[in-house]
Amino acid sequence: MKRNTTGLRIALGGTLIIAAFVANAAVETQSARNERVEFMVTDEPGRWFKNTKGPVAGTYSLAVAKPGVEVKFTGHSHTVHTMTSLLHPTGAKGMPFDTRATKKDEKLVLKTPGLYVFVCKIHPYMLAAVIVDDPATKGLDLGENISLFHGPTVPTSSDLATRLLRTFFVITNQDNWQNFGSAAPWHITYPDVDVRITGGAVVNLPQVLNARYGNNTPLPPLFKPSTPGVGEVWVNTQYELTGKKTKPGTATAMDVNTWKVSRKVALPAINMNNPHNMWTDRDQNLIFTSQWFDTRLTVFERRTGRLVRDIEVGEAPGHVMTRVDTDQVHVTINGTSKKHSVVELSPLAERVERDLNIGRGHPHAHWMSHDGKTMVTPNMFTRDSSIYDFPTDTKKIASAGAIPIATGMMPDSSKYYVANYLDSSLSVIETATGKTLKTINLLANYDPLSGAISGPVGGLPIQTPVSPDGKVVITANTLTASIVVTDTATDTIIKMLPCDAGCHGVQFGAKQGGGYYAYVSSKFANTLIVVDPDPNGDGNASDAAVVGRLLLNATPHTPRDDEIVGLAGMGGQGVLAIPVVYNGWVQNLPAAWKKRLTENQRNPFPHSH
Ligand SMILES: [Cu+2]
Repeated sequence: MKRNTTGLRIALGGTLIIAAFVANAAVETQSARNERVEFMVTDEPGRWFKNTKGPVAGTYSLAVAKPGVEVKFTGHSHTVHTMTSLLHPTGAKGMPFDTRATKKDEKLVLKTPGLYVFVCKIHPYMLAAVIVDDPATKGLDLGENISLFHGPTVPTSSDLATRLLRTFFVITNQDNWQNFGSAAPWHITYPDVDVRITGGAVVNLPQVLNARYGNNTPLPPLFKPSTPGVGEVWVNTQYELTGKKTKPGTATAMDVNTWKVSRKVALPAINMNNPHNMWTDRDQNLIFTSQWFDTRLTVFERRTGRLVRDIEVGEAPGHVMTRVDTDQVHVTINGTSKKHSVVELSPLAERVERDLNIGRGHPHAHWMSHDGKTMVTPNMFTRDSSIYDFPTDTKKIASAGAIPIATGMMPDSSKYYVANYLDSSLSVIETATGKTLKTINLLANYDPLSGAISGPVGGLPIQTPVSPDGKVVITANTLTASIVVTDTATDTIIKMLPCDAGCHGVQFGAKQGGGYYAYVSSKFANTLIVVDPDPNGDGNASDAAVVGRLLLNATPHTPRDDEIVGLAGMGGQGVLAIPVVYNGWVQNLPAAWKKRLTENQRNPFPHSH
């Protein structure tokens, strides 16, 4: 256990302080003249809610104002968003605030002093913070206690409160991201201000955050796995900026035989906007990618990066997967409130065939069963999950937790896992009945007041696939920058591994000679982490380990369709390993791919047929 918690501390650690005195002046100027705060809603990495008055200590998403301030959100994004109270001062008037998914402007008035953090429920890393400060008191008022959306109330002095505050500053300032392309330690800049917290205590914000979480931490070393993988892995480096586009995002391919970045696909011809998640066709020739801040599914050739087509599917398309029996393509329409919220496309995504009624809106990362008969979705706004049965075109609704965001399914479809982002839990659901078998609390070993960690911990979980052999679930956790390994036999957490800032995407690929690698991406770091869930191949994942950490930046020789001009390798979200080796898909691979797999990899879960 001790080793595990060290891993987490390393991942969470960090230093800083650059623009501190500048920040102080900026904060005071803002609060002096500010009766109104305007956040532009944008598609710009880290600056999704962009204060029109400019940055404070590098963050574009913070404002300081007096009680009675009007806060306006003005729509400039290519898709819909919500403005929802993630945190508010406990008991504050008119809180919690929430809106529908919209491209239009929204506004509200904040009366009670304290810290307000707003989030988009569709893209839950879009953050804006307003500190409403009573000028009569010393220090900027964070309030006595804060309440989380659908969550607990904690003192502003608590570890949970300051950890969330720290996460806000990491996310909303691009310079606070982990740049593994540089030898410099990881600096986190905070505004150098005094804040008033629980019990009226006035403390210096950077001093508290640095004392609790460190700063100026050396980044862990990059290294290659000693055993190659099979094929290649694609990562949506969703924030990477290129020269011929106004919108961010590339798809990055890595050859897992050499562990070198082998291609960057930016698609300037269509101004590809925030490519989020990918899948491929049966022959592994095409890459389908969703544009999460837009309305399109894009198809390009895997080997050349050449654009094949760009199809309108709906607002904020989330994830894409194929059905193994038909090779049809399914895309969740994350932005829609309509019950017909999954689009079914013909094989190769040539055209939209129908909209499936899953009984709920706002699904995000769905999963398809090994036999093509079942699809499960996490429905972000309704704390539940739909189980869609293709043979009958009917659905069941299973309950889940707050902001369910991703799913992973057993290779025989017997049960599936839902990552509940805001609850920091996994719901284990029986697929046939929709019954909750267990709820795994990822924060059970964490004390939100003191911050003490007594075992594996995962906060704000995202992707959570089950390994192709059905042995483990690997969950990426964005708040704690940790990877949690769950044993599917007992549905208990058996291990925690360190991840990087904004830990997000996970997919399994084949390891050469047998076994699997889990490839893990991080939004606010330019790395791909390689996890071996069972290095000694004894069927027991207690020795699961990080066996590689690789840079996602292009080299001067990397084939590409546009020049990288900023945020190199950043924004890791969707991951796709080629060939797809999950049960059901692996059996359909072309012979040339099958030849490169072991007998067990070609038949990963023998009891399922
Ligand atoms: Cu959004």
